[in-house]
Amino acid sequence: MFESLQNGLKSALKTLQGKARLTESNMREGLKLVEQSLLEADVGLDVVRDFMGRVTEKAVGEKVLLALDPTQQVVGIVRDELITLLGGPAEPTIKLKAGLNIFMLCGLQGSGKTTTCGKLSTLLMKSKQSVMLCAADLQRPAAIEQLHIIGKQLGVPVFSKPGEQDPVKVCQEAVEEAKKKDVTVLILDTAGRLAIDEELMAQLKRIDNRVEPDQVFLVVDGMTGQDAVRSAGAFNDALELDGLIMTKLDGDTRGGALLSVRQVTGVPIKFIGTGEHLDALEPFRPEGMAGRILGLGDVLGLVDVVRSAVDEQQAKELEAKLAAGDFTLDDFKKQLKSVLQPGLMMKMLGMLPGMGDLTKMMSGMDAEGGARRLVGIIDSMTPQERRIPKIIDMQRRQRIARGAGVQPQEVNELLKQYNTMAPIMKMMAGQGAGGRMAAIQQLQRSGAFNPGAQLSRPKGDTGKRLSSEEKADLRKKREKELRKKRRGGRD
Ligand SMILES: Nc1nc2c(ncn2[C@@H]2O[C@H](COP(=O)(O)OP(=O)(O)O)[C@@H](O)[C@H]2O)c(=O)[nH]1
Ligand SMILES: [Mg+2]
Repeated sequence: MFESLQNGLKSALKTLQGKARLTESNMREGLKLVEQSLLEADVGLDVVRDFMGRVTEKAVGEKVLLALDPTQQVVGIVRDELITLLGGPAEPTIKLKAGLNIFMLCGLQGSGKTTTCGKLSTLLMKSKQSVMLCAADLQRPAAIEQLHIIGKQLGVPVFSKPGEQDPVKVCQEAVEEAKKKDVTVLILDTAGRLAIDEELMAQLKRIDNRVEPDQVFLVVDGMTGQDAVRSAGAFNDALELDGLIMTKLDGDTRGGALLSVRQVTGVPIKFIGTGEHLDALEPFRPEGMAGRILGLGDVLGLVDVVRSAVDEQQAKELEAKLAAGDFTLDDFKKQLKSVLQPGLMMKMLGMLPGMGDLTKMMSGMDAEGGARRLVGIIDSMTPQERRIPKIIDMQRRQRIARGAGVQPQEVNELLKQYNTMAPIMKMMAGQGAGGRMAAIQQLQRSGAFNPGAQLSRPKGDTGKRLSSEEKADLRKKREKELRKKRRGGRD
């Protein structure tokens, strides 16, 4: 997710790392690169200006320059400001009232409304809600059919009224039906247009006024960048939006829309869509996202994902082992195996602190295959090596690599991942949400999440495992620029 933004910010912050001493001028130089990365990611100009103003004011303050670890402090400032930009440290809660709750999804055509109806149903059913969908997009006959297919797939009832011309009537009847069936959440799938037009807005306003939904969500396509931000503004002027759902943040999305939309419209982001599958919807947590963007990881998000993937019995066993201070490579392997589901691995890796390199290494192959490869590496280890990975020296590494048919470098990457995971897993064991947060903060303070420490790429790595050569070229170019800049800056 947002790979080029991540790389840009990491390189920017890395320039600070190399300095023996932070001065106002070399700090400004590093911050200039932060600004450049944001602009390249298509974050709105005003938003960038504001953001940089706040970061600079804090970062060039005397306290930071005198601090023992000024780079860490600057990373912390950028992180805090990113969190603010994304909506503050709030938890993504949607309050459900007793009885029927009505959600209305609106947005331009193709933004992902119908798909998101299915994704929301999946999430809601996981928390034991009784869900019903309402086909209120009467613009295209195929839209009703599409919703029925999704409903069937998930086992969710879909209300539709063939032949009816007025979406308000369809919604009203759906409400009656939902009440009869003790449904707790009814989701209205409304029509979209290719662009904002008055007729569409009038129709949506009519539904809003007459059906009185409890939550009105706007679904926006994150790939459309600043257009998404503009359309969010227009929709929010017409309807009072309760939240945004930004879709298509998987793939090559640059991230500008996500970083701009909250500040420009004031509407909170509630969920993000990260794939076409009906389970690819995540509650949006600004802190986790800021961590992911900066390569600091999103440990809370990771815990959620693991929880939803691993069965309860297994999770309990794992917690018990962790509480006893054991987390061996065998446990790691078990965990890898339990998350051998399409797409899940990549998602998890993206949430691990400092795991950018491993994610890239795996992005050339299918993620499942990648996880199998890691399992294969662990399989080539002796029981002793799995229990005490510290004993794996160069010789052992080469033997393991030969056994698993991989490069020794991959064994290293695996161990690095394990070494990052193990202390986190140990600290997480048996903690409530609050305790987890405290544990993460402690790890952060201890420098375990220091992105600079994880930045160095192995020498002689040609990057041939990258999915596309362009990525490698881009990185080389950026590094070259950075070197040039550094040479120039060191007078
Ligand atoms: N990659 C990706 N595709 C998505 C996502 N959400 C929706 N889509 C795709 O976007 C297209 C339009 O979605 P649809 O739900 O029909 O949009 P609607 O016109 O707003 O109802 C479909 O091909 C979906 O599979 C997402 O989060 N990621
Ligand atoms: Mg639709």
